[in-house]
Amino acid sequence: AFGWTKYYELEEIQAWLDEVLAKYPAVTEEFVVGTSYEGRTIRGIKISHKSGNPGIFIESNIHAREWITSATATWFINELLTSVDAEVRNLADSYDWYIIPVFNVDGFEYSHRKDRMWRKTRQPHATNACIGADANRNFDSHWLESNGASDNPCSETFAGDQPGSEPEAKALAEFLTNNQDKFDAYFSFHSYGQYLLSPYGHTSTEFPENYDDILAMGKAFADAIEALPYGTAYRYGSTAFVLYVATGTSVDWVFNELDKKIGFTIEYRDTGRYGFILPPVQIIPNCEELLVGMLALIEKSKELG
Ligand code: 0X9
Ligand code: ZN
Ligand code: ZN
Repeated sequence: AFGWTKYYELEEIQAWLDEVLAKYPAVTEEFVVGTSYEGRTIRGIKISHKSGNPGIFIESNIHAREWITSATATWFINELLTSVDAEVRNLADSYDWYIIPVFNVDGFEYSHRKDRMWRKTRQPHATNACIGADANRNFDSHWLESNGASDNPCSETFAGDQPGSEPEAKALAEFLTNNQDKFDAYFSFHSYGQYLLSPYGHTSTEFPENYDDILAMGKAFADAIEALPYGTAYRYGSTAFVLYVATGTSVDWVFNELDKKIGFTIEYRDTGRYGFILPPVQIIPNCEELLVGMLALIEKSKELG
């Protein structure tokens, strides 16, 4: 049976998603974002317990090797559907959740079959032998600016030949544009480093007008996680200020182009001991941290109005 004590391959995750959709037909619905370069379907699940809820969008595993992200996304889906905890039930009931457990489907499959450290998409480049682009540099917001991405197809942060050159990024941008009225907050799941990152990615010297609120949400998230027995410390703040300059990311695109006020990148465990190869025994602790962090962040956002 599916669980959270090991990592699963794409096919197993998709089969589990099918099971969940079949088991909870009244509150779940599949959505299809589009098709990857290699022809795989990019799937998501909508969880809605009542009509009229605000929406929260979660994109996970845009970077192939960050397996903890899809493990955490599936665990979170399961919690929203099965938890009997009052706070979690409230979280499940009060929002429409749109969750893509594995966004970079081709890269994820490749990271299981051939190269555990694969990050990018799998689309070949016309004039270079290197394959793929960083899907999280391929969105049309400050694309390829200020050393936040690379124009070298062999780089791990290759931005692609143009914004939306990667079919996956193009499909997601289209899907989000078409459905922008359905969500207010956007989360992108990554590893590793233990950060909660917010816009902007393209500059470390300018900050969004609601940055004080963003920081308050970040503090709530980090404090809640650190209060768990694991004592895991998260840092929070703008991507360019706290981590590094990154341009053309999905979160910044949603924030800047779709005018959303809440957009976060979560960099999960750890801080480098295991890095991307986070041991399976840490999956559930990581998931528990996300849940308390998410609860606190959303509570804070309500408080701030
Ligand atoms: O570089 C990235 O794309 C992310 N870090 S990772 O080590 N997982 O590759 C951080 C991107 C965060 N930036 C924004 N979304 N603004
Ligand atoms: Zn710009
Ligand atoms: Zn990442």
